[in-house]
Parts: sequence; structure tokens; C-alpha cells
Amino acid sequence: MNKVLIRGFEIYPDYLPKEVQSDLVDALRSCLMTAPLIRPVTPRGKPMSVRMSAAGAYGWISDRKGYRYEARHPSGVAWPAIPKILLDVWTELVPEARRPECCLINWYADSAKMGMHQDSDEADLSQPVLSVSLGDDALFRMGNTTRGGKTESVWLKSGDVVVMRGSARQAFHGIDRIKPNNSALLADGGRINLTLRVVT
Ligand code: MD3
Ligand code: FE
Repeated sequence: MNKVLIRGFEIYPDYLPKEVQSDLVDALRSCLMTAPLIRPVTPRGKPMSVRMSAAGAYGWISDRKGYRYEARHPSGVAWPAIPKILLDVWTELVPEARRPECCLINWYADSAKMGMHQDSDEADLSQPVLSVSLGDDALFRMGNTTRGGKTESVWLKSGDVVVMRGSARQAFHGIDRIKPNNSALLADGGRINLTLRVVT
């Protein structure tokens, strides 16, 4: 399996075959029937452009009360199970890690983006994060463990997987833009990013 290392980010281009990507989209549609996408607001009340849901024991929530992991969707329903396809990818690529407790589901419309940030709401930052991209290409920016400084960007394509561990786990990162309509995977266009995480 081809692997590209950029600043400690381990990128596996085209990791998931097209048929597996389609099966994964079907599994996600089922997840989203239980736990629909929501548009989170920041603690200051600003709506994010990315729509979010989750699967697993915990989902990540942002609202006026702050950022945190919660065992239930805002509707009160428990999050659906993490699709098996994703658990298998986790076991293949990070076999030494604990089992993932959250699959964050991020949905990007054509104009959505995600500003540079660190992921630090998880209790054990020695555990990796694994990301799967589906649908339209996204320009992913990788920075440093402190804000600012030089960055490098890479286009993530449908089926690409990225593993963050070590220093990359604590690096600033973001999504600058989406390339509209360059993948046929999602009937309604856009991009889905899945991140598997250990939360506790
Ligand atoms: C580096 N998601 O959900 S995936 C996020 O495409 C997030 O939706 C982006 O940043 C997206 O927090 C980027 C790559 C990624 C995910 C999690 C990370 C990079 C990461 C956690 C720590 C360090
Ligand atoms: Fe992040």
C-alpha cells in the first residue's frame, strides 16, 4: 500500500476501492437516518459551515455551552454504531491503538471550509486519529504544533485515508476549500470526512 509522509501526516492515497467507498456511503446514510447532520455553532454562536454528526459511543458537539464529547445526539438518541468498514480500516492501519470510540461525520457543501485548529478535546492524545475522505476533493492544510508558521497543503481525494499520530496528532490543520463536483460518489455532491478517534 502506497504511503506518503508529509510533516508526520501519514497519507494513504486511494486506500479504499470504489466499491468499498459506495458501501461505506450506504452505511453512512443509515447512520444519518438515526443521527441527522446538524449545523453546529461555535461557543460564541457563529454557525460553522460544516454539517456534523457522529457514530460510536461518543459524538463531538459544539454549541453555546462549548466543545465536548457527548453520548447522545442533540435529539436525545444514542449515536449509531461505527460502520464495520471503518473499524476494519482502523485495525489494518493502527493495530496497536485502542478501539475507536467516535466516528465524527463531517459534511462539506461546495462552499464549506474548516479553519485551522488543533484537536484536543480527547483525554488521551497518545492515541491516533484516522481520517477517511469521500466525494469531492478537499485542500487540506497541515501546520505546526503551535499556531502560525509555515504550512503545507495537499488535495485529499475520495478514498484517501490519513493517519495522525505523534507530533501530527497535535498539529494545527484545516480545510481551505472543496473542488465542487469532481467526484460522482455522492449523488448530491459535496464531501464527507470521517474521523475515527479514541475519546476517553
Ligand atoms: C490532525 N477534519 O474533524 S481531516 C476534524 O477534513 C478535522 O473534515 C478535517 O479536522 C476534515 O477535526 C480534516 C484530517 C484530520 C483530522 C483530525 C486530526 C487531521 C487531524 C486530528 C489531529 C490532528
Ligand atoms: Fe481537526
